[in-house]
Amino acid sequence: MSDCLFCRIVAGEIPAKIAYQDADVIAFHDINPQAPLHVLIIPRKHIATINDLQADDAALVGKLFLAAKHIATEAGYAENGYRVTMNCGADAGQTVFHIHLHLLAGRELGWPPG
Ligand code: DGP
Repeated sequence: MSDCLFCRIVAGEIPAKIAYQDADVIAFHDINPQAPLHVLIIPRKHIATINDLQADDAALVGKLFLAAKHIATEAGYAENGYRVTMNCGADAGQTVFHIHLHLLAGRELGWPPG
């Protein structure tokens, strides 16, 4: 999907500060960080929103969470805690339509979010 920003990051066409990658998943630092650690974790495969997930994607979604745990642990945030969230659709604030987990850590995070 050449018109998808995150597919272009996957393809290396747009630079990003990579935090983690494997055959299925790539994670990179958010361009507009909302916490000392703010990483976006995405599948290399294009999936626009949670609404587009299929049963076959279940393992892939699990890998996104395992990558989040890995990055947070490596960065030293496992003990104090971190937040992992995925926005779905306009009302939730999704602006890039390629699913991504936000991993936020390094400060006390308020709840509920805005
Ligand atoms: P969301 O609003 O949930 O769709 O999150 C999209 C995030 O993507 C937002 O926090 C900002 C980030 N973002 C947008 N464009 C870029 C970019 O070109 N590079 C990086 N690293 N992050 C981006």
